[in-house]
Amino acid sequence: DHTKLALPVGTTLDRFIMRKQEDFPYATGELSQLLRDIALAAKIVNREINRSGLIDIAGAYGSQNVQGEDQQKLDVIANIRFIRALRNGGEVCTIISEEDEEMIQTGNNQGKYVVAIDPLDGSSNIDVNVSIGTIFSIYRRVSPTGAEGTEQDCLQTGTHQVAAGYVIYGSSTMLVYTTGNGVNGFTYEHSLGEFFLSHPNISTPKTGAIYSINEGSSEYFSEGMAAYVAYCKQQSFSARYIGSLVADFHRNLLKGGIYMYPATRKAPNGKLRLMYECNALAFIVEQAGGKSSNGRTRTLEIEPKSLHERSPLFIGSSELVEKAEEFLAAEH
Ligand code: AHM
Ligand code: MG
Repeated sequence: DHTKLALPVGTTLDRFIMRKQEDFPYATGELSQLLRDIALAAKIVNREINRSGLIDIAGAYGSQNVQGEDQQKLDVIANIRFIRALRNGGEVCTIISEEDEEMIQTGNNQGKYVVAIDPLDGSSNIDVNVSIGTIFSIYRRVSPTGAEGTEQDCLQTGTHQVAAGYVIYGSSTMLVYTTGNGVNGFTYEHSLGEFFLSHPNISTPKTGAIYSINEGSSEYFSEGMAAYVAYCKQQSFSARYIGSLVADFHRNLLKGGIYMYPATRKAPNGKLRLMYECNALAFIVEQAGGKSSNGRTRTLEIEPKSLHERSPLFIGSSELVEKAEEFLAAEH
C-alpha cells in the first residue's frame, strides 16, 4: 500500500498531512484541517516575531499595521493569532490558553476537538533575540457536539491527546508534531512560505550527556534533586539552559539529554503548566522513545484538576529520566 511508505525529506507539510490522512480510511480530515490551521497561524506568528526587533522603530519607518497591534506584546499577539486561526478553521469547539484565565468558546459547537495552547512560551526571551516557541495539545471532546465544550473536555489526562506539537522560532523556524505515530519535524522556508519535512521519524537517544536545569534555585532543591545534579556533574555532563522550554527541549530531543523543572521549597509544583507545556512535550518525547515524569508519576497519567495547574517536569532520554527518578525516590 503506497500510502504507508515513509515520505521523503522535502515533502511539504500540507502534502505530508494529506498523505498521513489517507492511512486512515475513515478519517474525516478534520484533524488534518486543524493541523493546517495551526501551521498557518505559526507562519503568521513567525512573521511577527521576525519583525519584533523593529517594533519600537516601526512608527519611524511607517509600517504600523491598521489594527495597531504593533503596540501589543508579542505573546498577546500570538494568542490572538492562534485563537483566530482555530476559530476560523471550525474544527475546535473550545480552546484553553496559558494567556487566558477561562476557557475560550469558539462558537463552533459542532467542532469535535479541544486545543490547549501556550501561544508564545519563553516570551521574556524575545527582547534579547533568543529562541521562543509555541506548544499545543489536541484532544477529542468527550461531551456531545452541538453545545459548547465543557471543563471536562479540557481537563483530560495527557494520554488522551490525539496530537501534540511545538513550533520553535529559532535560527530556523520548525514545526515538530506527533499524532501518536512517531514524531516528524518540518523546517520553514521563508521565501516559499512552506514547511518542509526535514526531520522524519525523530527518535531521541536512549541516553545523553546534557542536563538542563535552572541551578540558580539550588538553594531550594530537595536532597534527591541536589544529589542528582551532583551526579550529572560527576559524569561531566554539559550544562545547557536557555530558559526557553521549547528550545531546551528541542536540543535535548535531538542530541540526548534531560530537561528538569523540579519542585522546590519555593515552588512546590515547579513552574511549568501541565496542560499547556508538560503534556504536549511528554507525548512527543514518548513517541520519540524518551520519557517524561513529574519525578514520580508519568506526566501523561497525571489527572489534571484545574486548567492552569503546574507540574514538576523531568523529560528527555529515558535512561537519564529514570536515573533522576531513582535519586528522588531515594530521598527521605
Ligand atoms: P513563561 O510561560 O512565562 O514564558 O515561562 C516558561 C519558561 C520556560 O520556557 C522556561 O523553561 C522556564 O520558564 C524558565 O524558568 P526559569 O527562569 O525559572 O528557569
Ligand atoms: Mg509558558
